[in-house]
Amino acid sequence: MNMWLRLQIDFFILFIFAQWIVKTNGQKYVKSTDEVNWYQALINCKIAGMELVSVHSEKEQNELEKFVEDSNIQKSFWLSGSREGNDQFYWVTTGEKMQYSKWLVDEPNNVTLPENFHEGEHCVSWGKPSALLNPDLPGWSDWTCYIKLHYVCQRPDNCD
Ligand SMILES: [Ca+2]
Repeated sequence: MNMWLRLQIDFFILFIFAQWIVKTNGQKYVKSTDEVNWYQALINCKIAGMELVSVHSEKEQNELEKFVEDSNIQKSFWLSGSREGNDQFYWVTTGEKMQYSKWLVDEPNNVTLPENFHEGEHCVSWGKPSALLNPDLPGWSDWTCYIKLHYVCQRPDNCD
């Protein structure tokens, strides 16, 4: 890609995020309008001066659940959790080992499929389970990092 085009794209992304920040003035959490893979979600939050969301306690989980409800988010979105080589999950935005978690039933299951090139599921998403499994409780799943999902950024000064 040539430099000029790259610059134009960067300015466009910055413009979108500037609009986004102005609109969401002062809130702890901001939901994306676009769907991107997990790596791009990390980058997009950084560009916006924020962090891809992490959850360190039940209190934070409840705050996030309220935000999801208030924002009427119906689809899955990315959290900043990642499975590392020792099969432990970390929050990549803080470097902390995941202590608190709210996995859905049968998650994390690190499924290997042709769709994820048999590489498994190393990134953490938030989702509402299917109505059959558990109609009320939203929770987390590991998922292939390349799937495009919405994402939620949080203000870094609110990271505990
Ligand atoms: Ca999974």
